[in-house]
Amino acid sequence: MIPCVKNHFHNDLRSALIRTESHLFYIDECSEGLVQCDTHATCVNLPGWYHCECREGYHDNEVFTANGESCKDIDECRTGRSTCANDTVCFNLDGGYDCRCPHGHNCTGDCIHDSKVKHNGQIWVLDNDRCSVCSCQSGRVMCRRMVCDCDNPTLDLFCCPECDPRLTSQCLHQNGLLTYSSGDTWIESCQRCQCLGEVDCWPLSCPPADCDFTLVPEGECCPRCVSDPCQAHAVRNDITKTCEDEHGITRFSGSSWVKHGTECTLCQCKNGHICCSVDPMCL
Ligand SMILES: [Ca+2]
Repeated sequence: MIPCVKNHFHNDLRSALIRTESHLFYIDECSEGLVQCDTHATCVNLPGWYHCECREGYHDNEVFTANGESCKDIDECRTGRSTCANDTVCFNLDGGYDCRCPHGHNCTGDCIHDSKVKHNGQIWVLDNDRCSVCSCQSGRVMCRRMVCDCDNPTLDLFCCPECDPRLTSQCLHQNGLLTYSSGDTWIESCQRCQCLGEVDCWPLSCPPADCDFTLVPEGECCPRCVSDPCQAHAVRNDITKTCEDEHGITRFSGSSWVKHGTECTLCQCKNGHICCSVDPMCL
């Protein structure tokens, strides 16, 4: 039970956010079982919303659906993403592919990776990411993040900062009150932060808002569609939707002017709608 609940927001994605006296608590819709993702997608929890992300082997062709039903199988054979070596034939499967040996051939099970031949059973580290380990298994390349066994003395601490025993691997939260261990992640000011010897933050991604007028509600990170143009923080300006001001002058969407006969009333054209407000700093 969370104490001191003041407000409770619920948005159209059934995502929720609870604000208390001093902290924001985000409900994890994924683990709370509020979300049913398509079988081809996995649930990803983010503050104020969630989305269903396509599983490996599936893609959504940039058609976004909240429950992931747009995730379709990738044809690795046709798109050239397969790793089958020359002696095998690529065979597309739902969510993956297979490298099959044609009848009468003696296939090696070797793989092609980055235009190089990798032998069946070979294990290697990626050139551009030393923390990923790949292997060739019967024509198929499998890559995964290095497993961090902190008891392994030859462990690469760059890839496994959570195993670094030095005190410098501790981070201080932006508010100066909390400490984090290496590898910990948290959300601050609409950014996802991670402790990797130092605090590293990057912006959260938001679901697309497919509408002309959007605003970011207080306490949330992502824009939402609004019907009232004058409430909108952002407008997808359409140059064909002009406004006519008090003098009958045509104004393009996105342009602003001081209302005739006033000193401090600023008007703006938002896709054919005129929104005026008094600038309190001007009075
Ligand atoms: Ca496939």
